[in-house]
Amino acid sequence: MVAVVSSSFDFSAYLAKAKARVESALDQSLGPERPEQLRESMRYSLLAGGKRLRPILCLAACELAGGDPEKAISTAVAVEMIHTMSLIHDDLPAMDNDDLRRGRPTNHKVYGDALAILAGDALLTRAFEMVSLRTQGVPAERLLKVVGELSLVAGAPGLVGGQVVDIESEGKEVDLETLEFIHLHKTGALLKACVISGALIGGADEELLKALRTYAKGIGLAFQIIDDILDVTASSEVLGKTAGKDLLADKTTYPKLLGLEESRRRADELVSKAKDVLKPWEQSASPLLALADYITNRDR
Ligand code: GRG
Repeated sequence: MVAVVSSSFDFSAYLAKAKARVESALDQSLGPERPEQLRESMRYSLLAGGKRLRPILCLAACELAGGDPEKAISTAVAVEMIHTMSLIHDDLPAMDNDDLRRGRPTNHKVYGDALAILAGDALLTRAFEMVSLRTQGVPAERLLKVVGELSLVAGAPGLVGGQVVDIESEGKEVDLETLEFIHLHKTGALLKACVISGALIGGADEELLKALRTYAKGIGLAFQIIDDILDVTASSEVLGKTAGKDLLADKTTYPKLLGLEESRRRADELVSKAKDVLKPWEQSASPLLALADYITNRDR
């Protein structure tokens, strides 16, 4: 990892280095899966690119807590596995029914629905193996907390619950409160779990964990607001997924409820408040502060 000195922090270099480390760990994470078709299907989606924001948040939070980010690398892989499985399942005909993801045909378009579902299942369970059996040099009690954190986020209290409300809300009038519920569960919960898991591995105390929960909630919601904005303003080529999908599926989004300008203002405000809570750790929080800005400045 790049040395963290707030005034001279080179975020592009940090991001490139962290992303390369994550890509290499992801590449090595799958091994003995059999049969070959299952392994291929899992690798197809896991190694399809993507911003790798979630594993990078995990590594950065570990570092902020004073830990060696290498000790969080298996957990960083695990959160990307959970994210990837959620994308595979989200793209299925029974859900969002999409045929483009990360710039290539969706998993079920290549391998069929059954294998796509099973590859997703295998990635989800593999994620827990990564944390519990493939992490070295981290006290078991910290890992148990990480497993707990990830179990909650992957289940009904997190992604699954958010996805159900999202599906049920299609074509209906949705108020801001319900929209926020969907976003906080479908998207925000995993971003938060990435930050908290990394911090737990790094040995964060309660004060830092509390601040990081607030930080992550803010960036999580901002991330999805920007996702909604990009769905309207960016092209499929740039996004690597079908643009304009929300309108097509008659989904309520922030731009639909508040307009583009107010949506952007809210995202900026959320990020600014998220950064504020890390002020006491400013000297060593450069990566997390820069990642918060990256969320609102991104173009894909
Ligand atoms: C986890 C058990 C379990 C089930 C999943 C399908 C489902 C239940 C939930 C859907 C979750 C989902 C797809 C939320 C959208 C999150 C989102 C904004 C994804 C895009 O993230 P980026 O932009 O994508 O970080 P890349 O490709 O860069 O990784």
